Amino acid sequence: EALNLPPDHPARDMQDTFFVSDEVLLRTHTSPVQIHAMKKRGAPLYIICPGKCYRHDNPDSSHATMFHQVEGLAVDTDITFADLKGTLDFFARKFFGEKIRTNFFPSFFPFTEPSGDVAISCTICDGQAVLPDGQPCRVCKQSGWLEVMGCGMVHPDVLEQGGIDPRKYSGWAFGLGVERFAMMKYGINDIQLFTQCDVRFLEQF
Ligand code: 2NM
Repeated sequence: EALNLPPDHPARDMQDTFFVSDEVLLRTHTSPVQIHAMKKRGAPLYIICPGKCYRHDNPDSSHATMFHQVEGLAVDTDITFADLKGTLDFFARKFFGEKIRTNFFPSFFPFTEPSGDVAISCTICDGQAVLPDGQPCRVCKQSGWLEVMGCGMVHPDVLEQGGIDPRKYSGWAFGLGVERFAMMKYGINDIQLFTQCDVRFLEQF
């Protein structure tokens, strides 16, 4: 609820949550940790939160019921969307290499306003939508872009819930899936491989 999702919010359905009871559920993202951190440490606050998350999806090559997320949160005086863009663009270059380009476009999350999704230029076709041999790129569905993260400016009500004064402080946050990033970096085509304990897979890393 501190993340701006009241009990009857449709997003609770949308996120395919595992409920243990009416009141207890397995987290679908690591954001609840950030609320605890805001309450405990106050502002200014700069944190990275890695952790297990659970979603009631049908398992296939790109969906797992348990996966890992990394979320980042920066709260301080004068934090802007420009800081968010600069930080995530810098991170994308460090992770995927200097050639990578980023594209920010509007999205929606209940805990951020405004919200954005981040795409990187396709790592397979180099953002060209077609392969060097002229074949259409199937990885980015011929768009030249891959959506890799969500982000936004922390909603004032969420800062308030975290015990931080939204009139004095602003913040940005982002979230990404660790398995998805590893799949793009190492060319892994099945998310299930991470939990199957096949030694032939494991010994490559
Ligand atoms: C995302 C996308 C956008 C997020 C928000 C927060 C908090 F707690 F500060 F409000 N933590 N993480 C966030 C924002 C996560 O993941 C796709």
